[in-house]
Amino acid sequence: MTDVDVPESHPRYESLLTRHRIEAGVEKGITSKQGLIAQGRGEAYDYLLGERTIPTADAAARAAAAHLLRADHAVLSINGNVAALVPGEMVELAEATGADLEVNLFNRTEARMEAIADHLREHGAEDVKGLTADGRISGLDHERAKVDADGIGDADVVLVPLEDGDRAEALAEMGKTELVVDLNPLSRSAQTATVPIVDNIIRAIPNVTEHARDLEGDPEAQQQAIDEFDAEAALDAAERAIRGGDIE
Ligand code: PTJ
Repeated sequence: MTDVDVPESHPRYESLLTRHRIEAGVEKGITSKQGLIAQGRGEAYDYLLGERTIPTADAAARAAAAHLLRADHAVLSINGNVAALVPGEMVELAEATGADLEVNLFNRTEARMEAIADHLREHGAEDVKGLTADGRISGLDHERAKVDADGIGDADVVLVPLEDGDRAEALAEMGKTELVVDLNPLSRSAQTATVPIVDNIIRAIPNVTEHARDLEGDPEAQQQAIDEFDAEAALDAAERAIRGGDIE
């Protein structure tokens, strides 16, 4: 995907680059038009957060990395926004943690499923799940419930970035350890997550990968990252940061 020419000196360089990626995703048949709206909402929160990774989001990224490494079966869920913004980074995270990649869409169409799977393969993915769709997330209507039985259906740990609240709740009710990336600390996805990472996915995914590389082979440090992370306190800290309070 070509990034449009934005001068790096522009004060909103990252933000403009992100917009172009989402636009290109729509043009390529990867991202839904609703994905543009979701991106706008995310951008507003990121602006209020100061477009940086706050300390509690970094702690969340570390805890998420530990959960992925300790999982029996971890799956990284990919939707149209995630595929447009961080395709190569998701492939790298899957490789660093031994997780599977699964395309899982809110507005599911076979054409978008195929386009996203192809896009991930172009970015180095070998196996992309989600196309078999022989499993279900209980409590959701037919199209939105579809998953692979040997993918998200079987996973004990799932990373669901930019997820719709209903599906985040349903996955949590299935007893899965849910890792969420969402810039809105008040969203139901962030609120129901075992680990809410309140950060832009552009910064969050490479950060989780870096923590995974650091924690690899060190079960004690992994346990510590999980034990020390307090989801409620992290959501409170993000909300305070957005309201312009101190960041601890
Ligand atoms: O590709 P599909 O069909 O699966 O659809 C994907 C979207 C994202 C359109 C769908 O899941 C949706 O409508 O999601 P929501 O309900 O808009 O929720 C998306 C959440 O992600 C919102 O809380 C946004 O603030 C947040 N968000 C948007 N962009 C980013 C983000 N969080 C982190 N990084 C971003 N770049």
